Amino acid sequence: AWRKHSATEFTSKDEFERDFVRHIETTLARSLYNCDELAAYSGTALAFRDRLIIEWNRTQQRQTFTDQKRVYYLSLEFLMGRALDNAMLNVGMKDVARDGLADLGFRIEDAITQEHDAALGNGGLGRLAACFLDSMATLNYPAWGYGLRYRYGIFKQEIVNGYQMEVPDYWLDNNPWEFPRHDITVDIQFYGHVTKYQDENGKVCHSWESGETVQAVAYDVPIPGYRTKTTNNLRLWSSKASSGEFDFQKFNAGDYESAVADQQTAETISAVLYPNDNLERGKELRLKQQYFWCAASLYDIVRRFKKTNRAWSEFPDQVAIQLNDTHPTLAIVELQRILIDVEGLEWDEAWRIVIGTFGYTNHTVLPEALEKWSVPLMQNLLPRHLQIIYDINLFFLQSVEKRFPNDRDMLSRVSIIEESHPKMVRMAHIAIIGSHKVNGVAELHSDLIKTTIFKDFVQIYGPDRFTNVTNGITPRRWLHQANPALSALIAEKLGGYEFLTDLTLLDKLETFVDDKNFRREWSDIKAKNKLRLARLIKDLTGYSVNPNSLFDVQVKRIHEYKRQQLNIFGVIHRYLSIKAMTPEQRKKVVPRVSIFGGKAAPGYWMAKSIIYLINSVAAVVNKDDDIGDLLKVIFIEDYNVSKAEIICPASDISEHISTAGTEASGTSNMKFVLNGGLIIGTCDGANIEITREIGEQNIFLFGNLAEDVEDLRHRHFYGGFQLDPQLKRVFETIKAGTFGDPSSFNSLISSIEEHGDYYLVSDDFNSYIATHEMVDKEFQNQEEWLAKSITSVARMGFFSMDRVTNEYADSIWNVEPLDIAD
Ligand code: 26Q
Repeated sequence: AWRKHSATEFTSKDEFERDFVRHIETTLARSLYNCDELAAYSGTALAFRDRLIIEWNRTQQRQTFTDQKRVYYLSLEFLMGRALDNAMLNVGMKDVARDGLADLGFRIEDAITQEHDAALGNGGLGRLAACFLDSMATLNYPAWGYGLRYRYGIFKQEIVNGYQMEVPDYWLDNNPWEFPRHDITVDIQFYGHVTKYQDENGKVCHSWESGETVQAVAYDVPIPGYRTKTTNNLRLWSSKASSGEFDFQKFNAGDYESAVADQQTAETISAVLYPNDNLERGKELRLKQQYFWCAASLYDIVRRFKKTNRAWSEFPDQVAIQLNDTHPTLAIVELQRILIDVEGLEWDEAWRIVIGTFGYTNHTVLPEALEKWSVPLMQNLLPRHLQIIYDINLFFLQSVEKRFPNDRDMLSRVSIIEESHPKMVRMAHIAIIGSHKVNGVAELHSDLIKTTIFKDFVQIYGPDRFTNVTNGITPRRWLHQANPALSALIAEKLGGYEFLTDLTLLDKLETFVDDKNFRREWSDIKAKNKLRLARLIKDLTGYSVNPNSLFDVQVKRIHEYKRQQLNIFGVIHRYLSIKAMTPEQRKKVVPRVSIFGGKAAPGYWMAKSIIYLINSVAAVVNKDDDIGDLLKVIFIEDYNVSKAEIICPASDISEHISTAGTEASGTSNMKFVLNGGLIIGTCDGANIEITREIGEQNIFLFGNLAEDVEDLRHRHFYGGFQLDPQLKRVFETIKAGTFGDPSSFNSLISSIEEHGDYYLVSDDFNSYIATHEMVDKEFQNQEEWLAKSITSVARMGFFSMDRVTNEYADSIWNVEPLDIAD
């Protein structure tokens, strides 16, 4: 009923089939008789794309016409995954497409899985940006995403002899979801020098004579909301030599090689996504990417604002720009530059506009992840911006000096410039000083930034500039799309799918917890999802796993702070325990499959050796006839969004076991619980709020608390260090060569035994093992387990991305959704 006469609707499967065939025969120039699954995907995608384009154009017209404040979400990462299934579900015509495809001899699932993931992100931060887009469109916010159109997204991971290998992810061929806008281009300047001059009124002005120009070309991606006409825009910039194909003067002068080289230099900017997650490893190219994207986006935003002929002072009433971490911080400096150098505003007026416009989201407290750029590098690449940064800093430090006279330490701590060799620009400081709101992504995390890394800024600005918005996930992709059977069961009980746009409605499920039939259906769905994952595991690894085992999953980027090493050491402990059992004892063991997945940054050796250890343990355990089904170890290669959609619905228990105080939020914890999995976790990030919502009897928490971490690290350092005896036994087994050449694992073990165990693996080992024993025990009581599973899902409403989007809109952006009349 929601879109009776909407342009997106296929009135019948015949109409879908007609469009499908037309695209096969004309757009793709193929015959229906020689149409494979890839063509079936393309035909379906093009048929749906036609419909999206119409609503997309109308949405843009509507937003221009109503002329309300818009949100711009700036993120270097958008981890979108596949688009077709999402588009069909949002438009509400998946069943029509399924029937139509069946008529033509195709299974819709086969078509859907042909699509290459859009993997323009590393992990949580990039996926959060994608969930934002889905939610902003669904709630009818006038919102744009701005990002980079990487030619290569996050690398594909292959496991070769147990080691991670990186393979380039070329994903752009035949991508029907992007529209090149060759008419929307911006020339972006780099290098060069700044000259001062006086204008006719004697005012001192700056002009930046740049040394290199690169062209930014817009590529637009439609973002359909769920069951709404709103189809928002994600604009991705691609880099290109500014003189077109290449420099014809050089070419005509016979300098062909250098003409081509210039072109390649320009195209390099948007060539590849940096594969570091929570680690700052910036090279000049990364800074170039950041400025290229910020400058192009701001030019676009300012151009759109200027069309409305408003006074500059109204800019913050029309524009909200959200910075996804510090990666887009140069946008602050660029807007100030445009306002003072190009538009001729006075500094103070310009700076008020800047602060009114920007909000900054922090995603980490890890010191190694805080972005810094060397002053000489910045001086060379962006000379005018560095001057402006110094001026921002000067005015800021003067104001701090007034409020905290004679506190030199305070000044040096909060200065944008770190007085090191070379000097460094602290990007988070610019982001805080240039924004009206700074937010963390879970309560603990937001408290931690206020009391540790940004403590001084709370003193300076007061507590109001800092706030918390706990992360969420879109239930459209992470429940309805990933787990259609569970979504349908819930809809049947609740009398419709309204919960997908108001997730708090899930609470009505609690009334069915004791319903025998309902429990049976709930558990059958989990069993089917486990079977689906077992098939994927068989395909990818060749290992057969027993789907009746307890599926224990840890999938996320590999990082020492996330502690996959704790997990695999726990698996080794379990292996040794089973080996030591009598046949009688073994009968009581709960069979378990330990499933891992995740990528390591290519230069992160410790993370890579964790992957190697997991695979080495798998190779021994999985072929040990003594063990059989009691324990299997699986590493799923190339973990990505589309694999997550299969993995999340299939877990019995998932692991979110970071050292307390290190994981800002985590979002996969929410995905697993929303799909009826229980979790084992530390008191970290959003785990704490998940516990508050679902009840502590429904989660397995263990380990030291964030408040005790500093003390423990201090004790490791001074009071000596006592290795947990059970962990010691695990280390001895590794050192004995049980899992191959032990020298491969030296650094992993010595970081704990000898180098202070920074992530407290040993301190938490005992309670980790004990908690897993509780998991086994409780899993044997399936009825209780099911009650926990259902109750938890019923209480997950808080973690909808829609709640998150509305909180940002109210407390940071001050924007209203658009009224969509029929
Ligand atoms: C920085 C400089 C140079 C190169 C790369 C980077 C870089 C890239 C990606 C730094 C950090 C990231 C990604 C961080 C990230 O994913 N953080 C996660 O964000 C999630 C969403 O808020 C949280 O749930 C996670 O807790 C947090 O780790």
